[in-house]
Amino acid sequence: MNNKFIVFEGIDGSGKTTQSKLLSEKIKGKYTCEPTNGEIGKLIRKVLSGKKLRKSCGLAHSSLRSKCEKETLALLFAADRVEHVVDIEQNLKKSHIVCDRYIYSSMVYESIQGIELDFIMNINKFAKKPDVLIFLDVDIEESFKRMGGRSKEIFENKDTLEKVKKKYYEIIEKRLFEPKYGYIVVDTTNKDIDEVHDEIMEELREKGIIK
Ligand code: ATM
Repeated sequence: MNNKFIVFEGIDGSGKTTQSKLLSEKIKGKYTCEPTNGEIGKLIRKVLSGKKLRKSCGLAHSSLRSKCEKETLALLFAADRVEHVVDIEQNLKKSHIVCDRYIYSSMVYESIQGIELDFIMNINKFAKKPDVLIFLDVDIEESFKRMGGRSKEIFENKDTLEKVKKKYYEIIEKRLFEPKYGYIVVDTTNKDIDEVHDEIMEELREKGIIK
């Protein structure tokens, strides 16, 4: 099969969503994201936004520090991914897939909360290896400006962004869950949308992932 499974990752404000949508349009692929828009994905978004289901399932923004609950969230992400992988496999028969966040987000965000990487990898055993991971880097100050200083989710403050960025580089350096064509790192700092898009296209062509 010639269709490719392309994953975008990066810290908030790195332009992942913009670039993954742009790329999927360009290569006539299908854009998808995690958390997904399915029922489990929606539940995860509620938890992350802090609105939470305090009464119904006891998960609260501040309580993510609690061991059991952060693991519950990790399991929800893994469950959402089980459903997502089924869809990805199906859709790959028809077109390229461009995915905005994937298992690497679990590896990064969950491990910085203190969950062991082994546990994360174990609950994600069914995750399909992508063809390539595109990591969008950005200077932390710029990322914060791009987000307009907003802090809608639990992971969005400068210290956390630094930790997140470091973890992504660790994954790339240690070649964890290495995609078939490896990793592409693009620094988006001081670059506009088109410049970043062109750079991504060039790298994908160079690796022979797209024509
Ligand atoms: P978005 O902000 O891209 O919608 O992602 C939601 C958050 O979910 C994101 N946090 N921030 N910032 C990263 C986090 N996340 C995980 O913790 N584990 C996962 O497996 C995924 C896919 C996302």
